[in-house]
Amino acid sequence: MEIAATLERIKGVVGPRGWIADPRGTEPYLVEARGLYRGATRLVVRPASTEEVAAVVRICAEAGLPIVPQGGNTGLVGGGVPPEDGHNIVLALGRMNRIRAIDPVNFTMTVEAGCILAHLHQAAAEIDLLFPLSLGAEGSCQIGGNLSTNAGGVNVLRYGMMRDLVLGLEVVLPGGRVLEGLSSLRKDNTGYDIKSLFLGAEGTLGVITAATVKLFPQIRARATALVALPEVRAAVTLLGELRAGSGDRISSFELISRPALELATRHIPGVSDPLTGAHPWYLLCELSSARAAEPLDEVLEEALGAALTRGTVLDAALVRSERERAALWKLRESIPEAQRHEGASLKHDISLPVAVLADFVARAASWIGANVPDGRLVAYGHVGDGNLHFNISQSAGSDRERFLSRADSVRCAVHELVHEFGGSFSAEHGVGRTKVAELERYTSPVELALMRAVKRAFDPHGIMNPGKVLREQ
Ligand code: FAD
Ligand code: 2HG
Ligand code: ZN
Repeated sequence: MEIAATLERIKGVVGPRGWIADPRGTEPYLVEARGLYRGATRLVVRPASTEEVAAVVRICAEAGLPIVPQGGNTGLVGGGVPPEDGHNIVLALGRMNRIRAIDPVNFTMTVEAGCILAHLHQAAAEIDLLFPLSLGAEGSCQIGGNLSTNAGGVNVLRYGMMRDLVLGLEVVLPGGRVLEGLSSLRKDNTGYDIKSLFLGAEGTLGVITAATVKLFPQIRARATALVALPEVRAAVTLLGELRAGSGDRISSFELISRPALELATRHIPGVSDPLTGAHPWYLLCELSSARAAEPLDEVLEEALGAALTRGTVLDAALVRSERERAALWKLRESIPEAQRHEGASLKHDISLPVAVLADFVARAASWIGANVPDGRLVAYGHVGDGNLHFNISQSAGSDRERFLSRADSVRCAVHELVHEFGGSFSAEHGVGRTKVAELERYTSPVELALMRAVKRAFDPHGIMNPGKVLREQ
């Protein structure tokens, strides 16, 4: 069937509010957070129900029309952006934003894929419970995108990644059938865990339309501090000491390098450094508990005091109010935005065994110093999970295009070193279109063959987000 006729059938399914074709309206769906990719499409489809998604996908399957699912479009590897050739439609889930059920007895919530993450936090808080996935883009990313990228964020140390927080999924498969898997069971050993395949699949195996996620007791006590450190190794030492000393109450353990802190204080209004003097590294560390009576401030103060005496900590500022706490988190969460203000950046979302982090940073930083004269290392990240955003910002006054022209070779060198140290080239952002070659390079032939077999089994005609994660064969 002609493409124009196929698009008309799709429009008929979703009705006038369910599609956008004019270039001004489609624009926000075609560019990604850092402006690295700019795609094209003839139609953005915005279905309002699972039935509509299934009908649209069926039409696309019949016509062989490729689909790019999209949530909040905050992904950092280009997975949700359509290719430049304009041959894919974008299927944006934002109108599917209902909370279908909340079960405080079972500690679960069933939500549609287009729900914004921050809205899930609010919905859980209204019944005095917690949905713990938390990340800087939470005001605009959607749970469908979080599931599809297996998002991480700042609470992984305590609660795990998105994969650890989901019990059931509803998914429209590439042929248009609906996998009705909204289980709320915590125990269910009945064969292969099919839902797990969609978590981190980045829209290449189907369209997630709803999920049942876990809830937790609300946090009632917190202690938060910004801690200055002489070196990365001190963070790893402190992590072990604090886990033991606090009865494992750490929920966030975020490393911030001095250049990253400086970018945030320079570019983001209202962000300031609560410590005096310049230190090479900082930690934003938070202990939390669901028990109001826990003396977490004392625990943190004592542990930091002992570390100060030993010299593993140089200085520390404990927060004394919710306002001070929010200010510290703003400092941390605004670093990616501050990097954008500074110009172009080369981003490496890597993870390593915590024990080798310090050695890796020393080797990689010295390589960057010698080989990227127009760039500055702006490292930060979820050090408690061994996950660093080992980013490089272009230096002031340098040429953007020249700096970016080296992106591939720098990425190769950094990822090669990560591999040597036993780490991963994608800790939490996924593969998308940015890291397809890396997946081929660093995944064993056996695992890659299994991934390709899974892709063929779910999507034999290759209509789901083609070219993302796996190269077309
Ligand atoms: P999108 O960007 O729209 O899509 C991401 C991928 O999922 C694409 O491949 C898309 O095709 C697919 N997809 C989206 N919805 C569906 C669906 N319903 N069904 C099937 N496939 C779908 N990530 C982290 O892990 N940790 C962080 O700390 C973190 N912090 C961030 C901070 C900032 C400021 C920004 C801009 C991004 C950050 N990210 C982080 C990256 C990003 O926010 C996450 O990857 C997020 O999970 C993406 O959600 P989204 O709704 O924006 O998805
Ligand atoms: C964060 O932890 C995000 O702030 C974004 O994962 C990291 O932009 C980045 O490199
Ligand atoms: Zn991150």
